[in-house]
Amino acid sequence: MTTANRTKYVLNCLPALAIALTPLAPALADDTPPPGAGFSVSGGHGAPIRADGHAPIGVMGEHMHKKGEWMLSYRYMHMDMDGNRIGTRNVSPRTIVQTVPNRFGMPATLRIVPTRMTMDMHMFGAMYAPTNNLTLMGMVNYIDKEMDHLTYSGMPVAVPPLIGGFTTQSEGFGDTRISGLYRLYKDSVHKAHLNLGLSLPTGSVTERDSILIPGGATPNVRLPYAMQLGTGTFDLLPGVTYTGRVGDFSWGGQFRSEIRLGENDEGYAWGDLYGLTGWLAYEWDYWISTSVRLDGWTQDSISGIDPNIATPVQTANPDFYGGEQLFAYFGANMVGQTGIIRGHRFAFEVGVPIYRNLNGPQLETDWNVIVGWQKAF
Ligand SMILES: [Cu+2]
Repeated sequence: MTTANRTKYVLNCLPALAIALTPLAPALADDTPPPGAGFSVSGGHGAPIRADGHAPIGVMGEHMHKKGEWMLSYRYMHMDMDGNRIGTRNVSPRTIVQTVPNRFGMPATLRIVPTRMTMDMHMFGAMYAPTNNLTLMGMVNYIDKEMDHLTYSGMPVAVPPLIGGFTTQSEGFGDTRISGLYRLYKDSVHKAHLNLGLSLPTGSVTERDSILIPGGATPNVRLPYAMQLGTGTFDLLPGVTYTGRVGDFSWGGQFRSEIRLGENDEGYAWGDLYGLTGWLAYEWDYWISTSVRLDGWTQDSISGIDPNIATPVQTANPDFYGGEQLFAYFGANMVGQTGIIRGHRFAFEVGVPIYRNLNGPQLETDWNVIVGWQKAF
């Protein structure tokens, strides 16, 4: 599939998912128990299963399970980045090649500019609760990245002419995450737990592809950091999660972080990341809730450098990574109540930027979408 087709496919999927679930509504209407009849995430025999028993699908590790319970999940995420910015300001490819220094020497300014990037990620997760106070979680990812570029002539002139464009691609398994969620507090309204995770460096940091260089040749080189599939480091993933619910309203917040444990084999480490999210959801009926969520994060630039990455492009410069971003998400959770779809959860979330302050020039994220399925056993 081309990138354009894939984007269309994602957009087409959303209404299709809504339509596919619409027949559930009348079927459930006859069967809807009185309000307050149940608050169980997994449900008993015919007890209602609450759609808002889980947080919006883009939040990870936000719920725990009862002792002995399993859950399997699949999430698909698409992220679309178009155009560049330095700090909070948009910047054109022409401005980048004429003004941003090339840290690798000649020519004096950059000559290759990324214009668009898409990332598609398939996330497969499993959860298991050995006790009521501990839930274990594991997740593997399969990632597909594509980046479009423009290449300008390497001539040492103030206004280098455009000589062409090219697209690079990388695909494969990303890093693997394992974590433990430990209960801190629980009453009839409020719940809180610790998230203690570790990211294992299973994703490649040595992906290669052909590029068009300013001299006109098309060598096969190691791709810049943004196109690699993993961090190459063991990362600690500490966090804390709070959720609450009264009547048809539920809400929550989560702090998350990614702390790199040393440098990877190629000589660098991604910047540490600290994120905070908060959401509010309303349950229209047991089977459906909708949510609004804010998600902000800050990440340092890359420290160290991979000596095999040295083209006159912004993505080859470790300083042009990280920044601060705030996104708004709109989503829905749906859960089947009867028959073969009972207990199957379907959810989606769409994110749009509110604030982006990037260590740039850097590609800016314009929107993303996450679609997911979950089932507890
Ligand atoms: Cu779960």
